[in-house]
Amino acid sequence: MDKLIITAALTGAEVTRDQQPALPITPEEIGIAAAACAEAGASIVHVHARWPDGSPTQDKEVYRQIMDEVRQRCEVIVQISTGGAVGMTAQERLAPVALRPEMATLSMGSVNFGGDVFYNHPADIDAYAREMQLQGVKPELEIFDSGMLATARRWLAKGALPSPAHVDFVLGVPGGMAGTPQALMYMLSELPPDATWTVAGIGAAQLPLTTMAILLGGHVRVGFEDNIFYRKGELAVSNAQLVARVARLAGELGRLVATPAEARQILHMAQG
Ligand code: KMH
Ligand code: ZN
Repeated sequence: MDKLIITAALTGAEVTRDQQPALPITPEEIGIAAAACAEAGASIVHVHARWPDGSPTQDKEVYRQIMDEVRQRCEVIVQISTGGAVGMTAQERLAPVALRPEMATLSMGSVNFGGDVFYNHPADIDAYAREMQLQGVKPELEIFDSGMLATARRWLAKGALPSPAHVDFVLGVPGGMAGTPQALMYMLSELPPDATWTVAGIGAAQLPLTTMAILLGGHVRVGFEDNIFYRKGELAVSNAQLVARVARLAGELGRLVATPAEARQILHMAQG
């Protein structure tokens, strides 16, 4: 098995400081949280930008500051969000890709998202894929439901996405695929054979799906974007605490944790 890539989804677009007091919001806070997660075993940070009042933004300058703050502290791969927040326009969400981050997310379809709709028109998926290819950005395909994996396969087959793909199964969003072992096993049965995969279990689904991914040769995403608790009724104290638990579990289960350089190799991103 490849070494385990741990992604820390530090902030997201929806969680508030009221819900999770340790949520990193400013670029400096995100840089500090990224370094702590890197120290704990993360090789990728998935980042969302916020204005100082905590509201979500896809402003390029804020993303530029986040990338600087992370890079001056550690070597992790910075993966920016093109999902942004529900209600943002497709153009707005795509803006920070122009900064040429190493990675960016690319959602493969529309899905109900709690009480909202996370809208991803096929023409927008095309435009995002083209722009990422143009800017040399590695896409992580965000799969919230099974139809999105079928879409990813179609896009790969027509050459609109680079192969081998890297996909993230985001399981347990209210409106998307359930965060259950059965859902993950079904997704894996439909995965292109050369693809790499990671799983982001939402809320209580995080720990069981993380454990499955460690055992099945996948990779793992944890962090406040997806889950703010350490266990039922107990808030996590930091993103790094959640990363450290995955690294500890991996150690117990005999899976080594990848460095950022090793993650670049595993994801076919390394130069030369
Ligand atoms: N905030 C969600 C609506 C991504 O980062 O690419 C979308 C999201 C996905 O978080
Ligand atoms: Zn996100």
